Amino acid sequence: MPEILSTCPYCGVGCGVSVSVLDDDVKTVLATPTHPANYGRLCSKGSNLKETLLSVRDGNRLTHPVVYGEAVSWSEATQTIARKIEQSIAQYGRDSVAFYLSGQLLTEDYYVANKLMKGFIGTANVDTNSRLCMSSAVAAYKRAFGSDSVPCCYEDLDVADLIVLVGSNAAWTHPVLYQRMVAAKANNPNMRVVSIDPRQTATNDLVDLHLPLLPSTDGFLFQGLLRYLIQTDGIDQGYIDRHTDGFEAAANSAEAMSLERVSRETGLDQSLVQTFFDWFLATPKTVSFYSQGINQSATGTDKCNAIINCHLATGRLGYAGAGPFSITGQPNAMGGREVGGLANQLAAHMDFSSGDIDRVQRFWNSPRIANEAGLKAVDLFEAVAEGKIKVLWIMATNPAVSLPNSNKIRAALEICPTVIVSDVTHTDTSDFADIVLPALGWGEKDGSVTNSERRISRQRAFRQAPGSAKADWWAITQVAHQLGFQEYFPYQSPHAIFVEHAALSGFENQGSRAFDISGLSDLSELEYQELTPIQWPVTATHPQGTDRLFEDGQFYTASGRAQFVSGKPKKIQAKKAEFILNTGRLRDQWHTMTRTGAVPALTVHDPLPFVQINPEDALTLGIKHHQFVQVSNVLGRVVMRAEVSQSIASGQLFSPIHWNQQFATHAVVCNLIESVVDPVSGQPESKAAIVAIEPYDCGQWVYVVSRAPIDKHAWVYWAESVVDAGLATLVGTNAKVDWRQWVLNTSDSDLTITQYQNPIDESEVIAAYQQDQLEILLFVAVDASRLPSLTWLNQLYANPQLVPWSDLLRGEAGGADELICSCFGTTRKAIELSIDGGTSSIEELSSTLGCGSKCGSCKPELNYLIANR
Ligand SMILES: Nc1nc2c(c(=O)[nH]1)N[C@H]1C(S)=C(S)[C@@H](COP(=O)(O)OP(=O)(O)OC[C@H]3O[C@@H](n4cnc5c(=O)[nH]c(N)nc54)[C@H](O)[C@@H]3O)O[C@H]1N2
Ligand SMILES: Nc1nc2c(c(=O)[nH]1)N[C@H]1C(S)=C(S)[C@@H](COP(=O)(O)OP(=O)(O)OC[C@H]3O[C@@H](n4cnc5c(=O)[nH]c(N)nc54)[C@H](O)[C@@H]3O)O[C@H]1N2
Ligand code: SF4
Ligand SMILES: [Mo]
Repeated sequence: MPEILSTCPYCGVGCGVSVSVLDDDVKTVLATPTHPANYGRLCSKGSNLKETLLSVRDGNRLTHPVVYGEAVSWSEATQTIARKIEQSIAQYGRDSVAFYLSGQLLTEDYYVANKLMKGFIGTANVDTNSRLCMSSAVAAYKRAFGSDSVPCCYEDLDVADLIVLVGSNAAWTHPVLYQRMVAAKANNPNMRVVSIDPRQTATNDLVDLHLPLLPSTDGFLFQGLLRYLIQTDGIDQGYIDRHTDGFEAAANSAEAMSLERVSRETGLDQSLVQTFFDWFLATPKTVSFYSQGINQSATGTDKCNAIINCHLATGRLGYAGAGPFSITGQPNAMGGREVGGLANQLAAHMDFSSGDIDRVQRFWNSPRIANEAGLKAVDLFEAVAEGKIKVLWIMATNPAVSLPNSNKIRAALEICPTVIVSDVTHTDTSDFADIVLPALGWGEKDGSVTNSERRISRQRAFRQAPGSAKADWWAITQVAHQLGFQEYFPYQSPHAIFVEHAALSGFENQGSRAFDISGLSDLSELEYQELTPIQWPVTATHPQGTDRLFEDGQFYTASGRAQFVSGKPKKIQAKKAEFILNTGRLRDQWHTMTRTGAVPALTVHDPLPFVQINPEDALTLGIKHHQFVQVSNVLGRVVMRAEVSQSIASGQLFSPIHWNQQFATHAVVCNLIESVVDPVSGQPESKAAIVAIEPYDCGQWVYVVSRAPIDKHAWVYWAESVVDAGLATLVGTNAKVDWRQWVLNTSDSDLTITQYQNPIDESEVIAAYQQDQLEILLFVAVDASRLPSLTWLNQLYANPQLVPWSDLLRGEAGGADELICSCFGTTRKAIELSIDGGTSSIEELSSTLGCGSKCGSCKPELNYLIANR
């Protein structure tokens, strides 16, 4: 069977996958044993890639260009776009046109979009969702190293003696790297792992020390660490003298950050802080692995630099097992940084200095070029809201859900005269589009991506696209042609684009820019097709790529030295009765759920939008576990189910970011996020919204499992998830509904109804059969906390004849079982039963139930269940 090697489309780990295809039919999608990012491992999302391909929700896939509601040909769509751009430029100037791109584009798509905008349309109003993701990390690397260059590689995690996870829930968000750390720790008994995160997360399973600091106080902690290193003689004065500038100033600004002060500001016990500082002090092979808990902050860039400062002061970078390692989120966040996808970069690590502008323009031979930075994401949408942007082309991102203050973003999209959306499926954002372009999805598109360790891998096509869906690079190229730029955009394939991008990276470089892949600029079409994963820089002197940077202590600043940079740490203040809402990711969902939300195995782990609240706060506010609550502030409101949990501290809340209007009402968490950004990077503060929380009641809560979608308009609340048999919709209503009649009304055919009632809690089950087949199943509850779990309903729907219906009457289904392992469908109850029977290790659970033996994403939860039974 032909096997195609590709790269997982989800996170920045960039795992290699091998796809077997027979007669255009995908048979298997498995981990590639030889890919250096994953060596044969995948997480739950990667393991379900085949299922994601097969199941596109409700025929939601976009298949034809649509202009003002009418399906049209590509030439008509691209002509319309070109005319809109021309008219807008003529009437309002070049800055009235903008692109909003994404780290989920391939490098080739990204390169062409950036080139068209900056070099030909002539404005730098092109930004990307990476602004929300790692722009603080980029800004900090540039301040410290003079270049956006990640010094480390994954091997550093294998050989480090101390890994400090800062604002990272790697067990769920970079699971294969997390598994790599687990393996490294098993091999190295001296290795220690620290997690710095206000929440307890699944990642804690691996850690030796958890620092549950107050939200956003990391700056105090790392300044305190610098001071401690200085005071305990833990710095490397030789390295500082030879390779850095600005140490004195950094030392001075850290001077006030005594252990007591750090403890006071962060809310951490002094002994915990002391232990962390001592471990850091004692361990030359330290990697700081940081992610959104650091970046997504109004002081994110300073925090990144505070971490980097500690590495510079100890000379801990540029050798195996050490370095400040910012981990990227999206599959091609790095590719975007390389092509200049951010509004304040030009291309190939060049900025808006006159030398760079001139160089890029000569390379592109373009009639004009943007000569200053454009608007960053939040400002860009502000300009849309103010009516300054007349044509906005959004590609591969869902800003109506993911940008702060979504209500405002939606209003802005509403008033923008021409919104173009390129996507694979229908989304909240495409609802606002005047022109919708159907893009190729994973498995159909072809090109390259760069992962967190600067490794370029190929994504390869292995299946036909539906309808007339086309690659993004192709669509952009067609618009460029319609604008009269044929000769500058002659691309017939991703290969042609890649080699041009590679050539630009080497153009007049001579070692002045870290991003140099000139060694790949002569690839033939065939060599490009066969390109194996390689880490940049790839040059004449490093033709096989480069695993680690800065080994020689030379940096890309004017002085060639790295820079210490310090800012003033700031705290988030909430008044009494207010909460700080933290937001982030779940194990099995990807962002706005356009793909992972379509696969039952991935939805069952967490089927409903929820908010975690500490038991004490819940008690004070009269909120019960699994009741619904409303979280609100002046910007908006969100309705979610309460998860009462010790893993969140009092005064804080945590909510996943994934749900949106395609899946639930009132579920867009970014409705609550203020548009506050870091002044250096422009990255929004997405991890700390000030909100209120209160119980939210409906007269009745009803879980409906059905084969087809139900009409959702009548309900004050609904949330829909895919299950094996069809869909499960939870509705909330204050109306008096005759549910038996409602069920009968949903179908034209004759249904036989079986009904069970529980007089004590007024819950009710209605099962509607067509002949012997269960068609619709309803569970009605007055108290939402009595609703059964989706896992349980799913089992009931699949095997109604096996169900002890009497359990329902006794209310035993309430809050019942939950899915733990999505590979084997193993539930918590089955695992607990096995533990009660004497099972005491993951290995034993794996050998009897399967759970934990495939992708391993559930291992932290298995350990938790074993430890707490
Ligand atoms: N399953 C899954 N994996 C993903 C994604 C996904 O959607 N789903 N998305 C990918 C993308 S694009 C990204 S950017 C990455 C993000 O990967 P991560 O950054 O690991 O994920 P998050 O859940 O956003 O946030 C990480 C942690 O930051 C903590 N945090 C919040 N505030 C603070 C603080 O003030 N200080 C500290 N130290 N920590 C804080 C949160 O409690 C949370 O546990 O994940 C990638 N991987
Ligand atoms: N409150 C809060 N907000 C956040 C975050 C947070 O932690 N908290 N995290 C932020 C971060 S780090 C990120 S990365 C963003 C993510 O937010 P988004 O980028 O908005 O989320 P996605 O759902 O990944 O959107 C990608 C879209 O691209 C489509 N797509 C996939 N492949 C292709 C393709 O090849 N071409 C085209 N044209 N379309 C394609 C998908 O169907 C989907 O609609 O959210 C940010 N927002
Ligand atoms: S860790 Fe999971 S989501 Fe990330 S690239 Fe690997 S398989 Fe894909
Ligand atoms: Mo991200």
